[in-house]
Amino acid sequence: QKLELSYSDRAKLPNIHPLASKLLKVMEEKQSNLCVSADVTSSEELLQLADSLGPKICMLKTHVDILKDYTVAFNQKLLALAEKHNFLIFEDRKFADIGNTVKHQYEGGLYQISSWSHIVNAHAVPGPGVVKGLRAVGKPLGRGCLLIAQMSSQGSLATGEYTKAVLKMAEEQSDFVIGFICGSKITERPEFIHMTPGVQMQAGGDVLGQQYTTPEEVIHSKGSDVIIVGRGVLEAPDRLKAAESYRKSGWDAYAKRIGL
Ligand code: 5FU
Repeated sequence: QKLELSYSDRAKLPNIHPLASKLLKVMEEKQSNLCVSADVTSSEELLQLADSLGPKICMLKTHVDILKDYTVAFNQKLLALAEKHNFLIFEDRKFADIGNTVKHQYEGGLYQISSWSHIVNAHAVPGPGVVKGLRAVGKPLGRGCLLIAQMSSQGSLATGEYTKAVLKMAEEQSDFVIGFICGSKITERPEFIHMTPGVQMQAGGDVLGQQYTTPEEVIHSKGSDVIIVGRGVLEAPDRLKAAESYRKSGWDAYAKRIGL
């Protein structure tokens, strides 16, 4: 079995992005590689989720544009909960336009994402300008970005040569890109963090093309770092219990991978 760096070893690498380092430290401290995808439509419910599941997660993923009752106060409350429970916020905005437009979308508009979200993501389709635009806003704030290298949905076009080109784009802008959304590890560079959506305890899918893999498969076999779980937790009869079982599964798979 080949020797692999632990999350805490990677947090100390000389070329690691400070935000990636912070995330890896949080993961080690909380023994959690679980990111809960808080796909609910009420702000109150989202905040309540963040407060109750906070201790179990390294990161909370949002889709702020699905909230039916968004207010500016919501951001600040979410940020306070992230501090209280020591997790990072990842707004899954999937920016995909020219640099000048994404700059406005990231900083301004109704949501002012850059002011509260530690991590955002982008499609590589527009070329490197999308990252340059986001970086102009996010870098001074200490934010970081994930590039979408692969998707969990059936028939995704982000495969093969496209995925390789995404990796190259990330390597060229590693002062702002901290990792990937992907189905499996796509690079041996330990500074990059791999995060995988489409995770449930049972493999399978939904009726709209989502495809699920188990935590064990994602972390141990595919070599990803973070599991992103939405409905696996949200639709469970006891969300806290479900989050704990995903945390434990993900962590056990990691421990097995690095030979702990
Ligand atoms: F980039 C991606 C992807 O490839 N697949 C995804 O499922 C993002 N996602 C998000 O992860 C999606 O928008 C949901 O917010 C979440 C998965 O939710 P689920 O309920 O666990 O299927």
